[in-house]
Amino acid sequence: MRVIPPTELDVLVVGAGFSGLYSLHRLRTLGRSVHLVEADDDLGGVWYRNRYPGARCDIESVDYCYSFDDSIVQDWTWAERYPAQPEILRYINFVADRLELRSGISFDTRVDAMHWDADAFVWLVTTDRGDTIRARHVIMASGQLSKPQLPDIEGIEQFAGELLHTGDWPRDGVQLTGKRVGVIGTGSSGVQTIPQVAKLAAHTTVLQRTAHYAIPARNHDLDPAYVQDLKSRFQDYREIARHHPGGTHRHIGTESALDVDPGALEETFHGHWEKGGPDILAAYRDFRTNEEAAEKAGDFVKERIREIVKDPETAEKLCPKGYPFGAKRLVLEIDYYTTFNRDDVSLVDVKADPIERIEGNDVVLASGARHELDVLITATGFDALTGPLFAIDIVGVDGQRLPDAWKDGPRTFLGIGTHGFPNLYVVAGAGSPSVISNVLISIEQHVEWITTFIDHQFRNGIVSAEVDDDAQDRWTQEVYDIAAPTLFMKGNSWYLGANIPGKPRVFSLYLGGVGHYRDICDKVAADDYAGFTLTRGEIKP
Ligand code: NA7
Repeated sequence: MRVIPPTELDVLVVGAGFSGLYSLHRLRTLGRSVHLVEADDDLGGVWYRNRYPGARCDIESVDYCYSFDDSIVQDWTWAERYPAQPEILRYINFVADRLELRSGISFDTRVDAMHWDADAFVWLVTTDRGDTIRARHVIMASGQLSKPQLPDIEGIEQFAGELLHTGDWPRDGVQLTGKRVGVIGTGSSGVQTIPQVAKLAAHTTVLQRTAHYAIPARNHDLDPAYVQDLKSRFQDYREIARHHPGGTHRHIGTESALDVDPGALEETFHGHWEKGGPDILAAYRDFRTNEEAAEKAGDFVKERIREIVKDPETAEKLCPKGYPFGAKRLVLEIDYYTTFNRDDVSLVDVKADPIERIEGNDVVLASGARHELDVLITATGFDALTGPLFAIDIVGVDGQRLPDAWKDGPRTFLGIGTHGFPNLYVVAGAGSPSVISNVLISIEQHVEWITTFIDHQFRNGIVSAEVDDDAQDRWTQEVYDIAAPTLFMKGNSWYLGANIPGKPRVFSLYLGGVGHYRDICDKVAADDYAGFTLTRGEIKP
């Protein structure tokens, strides 16, 4: 039975993924009245919904986990280097059970609207279940990649077969065996699912618009001795990551790829290729900023593709073109390129011959070519970062709506708050390192900072905290300035909002480094939360 949310709260948390669950736990331990609402019928956020075959994290399991409770660290044992979705979901449930979090969560409850009441200093929150909640503070833990985006293709909603999105996979699974399956989208989700789909389907048609760079994950079962050793020194291990630019343990090269002789370069690339994982991105200091340097790695990957894929024409189509290596998120693959050596898999270049419409069971291309399908999987990504927030009618000071305040792109201070929207905090969203880092490190840092701030306010008679306009201007500019010289600007990816028609093209994640960002946040707190206007007052009933 649904837990009915209280009508009055110190803090409402939206979303039961990693961010929301830790927020709930932290605020409980701080003694605040707190409740969490979740639109889905169970825990896990994106890891509840991304159940497509092959769904897997591209950060190593021993890093993609909480560190705040050492008993959880000791009592949970990861099985694989890169955890698959079921293992992550089991972990999230393990943590929620251990901390008895379910009693504080209303499932099947979607927040429709949040309006700031400037007289009472509360958010008036309404849900699709008819709940009305007055919350002094709201923490948005609604995810970065939680609003799936269907491609804008004529007739897609009327597809006569089964239409699926990887980010909203049916809870009970899907029967793919013996079916003619099409996949649109070859980013991380597409690359993960295509090899698994191909094992089941009678025929798999991959409709590729842009080839992404993918390098081997080299996933494997973890050696128990390795896991045990890591557990014995986990907090020290984690502390290094907390101060690392990416929130990882990745070695960051100091040389330019342009200064290294070809033999040494080749050896380094081969080393990364054999080891697997995304560390190649930091092999040289200029991979993020110099196209000629990045192209050295790009050329290496293309050579490997041509080696693996037997049909030269297919291999050429799979070689990324038109953007530098690293400009889009680097994809980790398991059996992806070899899948195209199967007779029952075909690759269609829909950049050369675009999808014109869907008609009945057919995907119809501009040339008139038709691909008849029983199942159409869209692995077409998400309305990232802002999408989940804009889905809620968030109205701040003087009736201002969040999409209007952010019409030219997200404007935040530290990514945490926005001018005109007091007492509203976003965990690991735009303006912070978020998903450009090991997001679990970033989530823990944000949750700890935000909940400490909220607690500070209650202890000091502060009824509202609003970001100052000028602090927001400076921070937003800094975020954009750091991103401007990077190759991310050339990626045409969801990082830039390029996948959503009409979305402002801005790179809104903070690239200044996780450790540096943490120091900035800590300094803001030490300076009595400089950059926020804190209002003291009597709390009206
Ligand atoms: P991504 O990385 O946004 O990839 C989406 C893919 O879908 C990409 O290949 C797109 O091609 C393709 N796409 C989108 N719309 C269309 C249409 N209309 N026609 C053909 N192809 C299309 O999403 P993912 O789910 O793979 O990954 C998102 C993040 O989740 C990932 O970075 C990890 O952090 C986890 P395009 O490149 O736009 O030409």
